[in-house]
Amino acid sequence: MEALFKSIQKCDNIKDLERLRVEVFGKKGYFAAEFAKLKELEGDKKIAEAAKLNAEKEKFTELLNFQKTSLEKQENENILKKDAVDVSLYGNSMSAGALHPVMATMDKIIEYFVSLNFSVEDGPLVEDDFHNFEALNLPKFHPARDMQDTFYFKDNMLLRTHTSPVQVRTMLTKNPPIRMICPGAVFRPDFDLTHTPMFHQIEGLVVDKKGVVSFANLKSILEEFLRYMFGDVKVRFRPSFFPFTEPSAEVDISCIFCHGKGCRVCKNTGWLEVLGCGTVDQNVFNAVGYKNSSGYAFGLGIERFAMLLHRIPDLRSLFEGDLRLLEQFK
Ligand code: 2NM
Repeated sequence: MEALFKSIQKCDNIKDLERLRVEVFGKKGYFAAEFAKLKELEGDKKIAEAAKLNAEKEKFTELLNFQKTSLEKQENENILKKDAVDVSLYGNSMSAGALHPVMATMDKIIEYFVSLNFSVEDGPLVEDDFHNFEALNLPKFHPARDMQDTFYFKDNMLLRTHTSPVQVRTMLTKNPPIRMICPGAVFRPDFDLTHTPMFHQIEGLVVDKKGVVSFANLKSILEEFLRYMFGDVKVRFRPSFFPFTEPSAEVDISCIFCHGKGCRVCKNTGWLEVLGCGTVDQNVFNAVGYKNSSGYAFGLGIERFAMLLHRIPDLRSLFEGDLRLLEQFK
């Protein structure tokens, strides 16, 4: 019994401790045998021996419990030590994403017009002949309707070639005054150095009662807009032609690369063309049933703005998904 007591005290793991507990308290263990021997004793001897055994039993129980708790504690500490994580170590850095420069430019433009109370509208990418052409004063045999310039589906459906059909849809569902922009993707079957078959436009439209909106309003809003986008630039309007506006103009800014002196980007003219605009043609108002209205509209290509703002020389790099380009816009 002394030997058993010593073994328990020296035991250094839970498994062995459990084995010892069985040796002490099990059916074939020490106490089972000792208590069995009591049968052979009588009277006071029996009482004294039983009391001695009970006292021993208590001591063993105490010792086993004590050993068990301290071994469990030790074992837990070992596990914690083994699995410890050093929270002060550096982790692997994760790279965060960022808006594509075209979308960032789109957002910047939208923000400007929203601050001037323009609403932002959108519409379907797959359009019909009426909304994309007919209502916009592009008559049946206009060259823009050519297979060369438009992606066609069957049944006269097509991929919109500009965002103007959104303006047509808005005019068909709302009455003047209208003050809207429509950003989005548009499609034309061109693919070369300066054209991709999908690109993005923002067009604007303001309509009110006849006489309220003028070309002068258009001129001042676009001048302010271009200075917000490009800083201190000169702005000039050149007479031009669009089927949906009359009169029409193209808008140039002084070259932001050479400040008007002449360089490769502006082809030595000192000017960069950035916008088209005009006062809305009466035929467009007739097509949507507007009477006694006047209005102005404008349109721009977002990729061109993004390229000028960020000095990106090749349009196609905007669509290649090369992380070396995209990572510069975080
Ligand atoms: C441009 C240039 C000039 C334009 C006109 C219209 C509408 F629907 F009101 F007739 N939407 N967009 C417009 C006018 C677009 O883009 C170069």
